[in-house]
Amino acid sequence: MGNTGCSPCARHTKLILVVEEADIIELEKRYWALQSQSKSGRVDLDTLRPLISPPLPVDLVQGLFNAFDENKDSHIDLKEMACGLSACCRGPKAERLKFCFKIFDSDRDGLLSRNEVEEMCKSLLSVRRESRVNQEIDLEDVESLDPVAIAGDILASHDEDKDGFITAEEFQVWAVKNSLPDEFSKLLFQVKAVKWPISCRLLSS
Ligand SMILES: [Ca+2]
Ligand SMILES: [Ca+2]
Ligand SMILES: [Ca+2]
Repeated sequence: MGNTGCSPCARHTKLILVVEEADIIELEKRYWALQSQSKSGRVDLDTLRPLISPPLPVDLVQGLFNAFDENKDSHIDLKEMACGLSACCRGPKAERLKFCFKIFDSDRDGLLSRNEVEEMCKSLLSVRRESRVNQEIDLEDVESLDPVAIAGDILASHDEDKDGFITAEEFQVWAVKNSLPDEFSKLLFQVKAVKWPISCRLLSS
């Protein structure tokens, strides 16, 4: 599908990843430290889990790992780590949404099925419920939202070709107009801000 990989991310999206040399050194240092703690000697799911959850809900850990693991070999190499961190945290909204899409595409076929959309809505609502404490979101408003109904709406209005699946592009159209993914996006930023204080910048070319 049209999912852009990490390696050609700059070319595909006409973005240039600008990372200070000090940041690269710091990222590498943290990466190798992380790897040295791993029982398997690789940055795998078990290595990453304590690093990202909390703040990330446990049921999204595998999805986030998948989003990083671009070549699907069940470990995150240094390049995947660097690309993932910049995409999920510092990229323009479109890049971050592309990254979110991968988190919710559980079977990694490049499409969101109805079931995946429903699971996504459940996760987004639970993140919103958790984060509403500091915000002016009425709990009752959140409680009254039904993930299955929201998923139905998403498919009804954004599945352009009516094949029952949401593509990354269709997801983005929905997500830019909807506030539901916002807290999730902020949460991803926290994951990075807390654990990986790396200041990558993504600039348009
Ligand atoms: Ca990998
Ligand atoms: Ca899928
Ligand atoms: Ca479709």
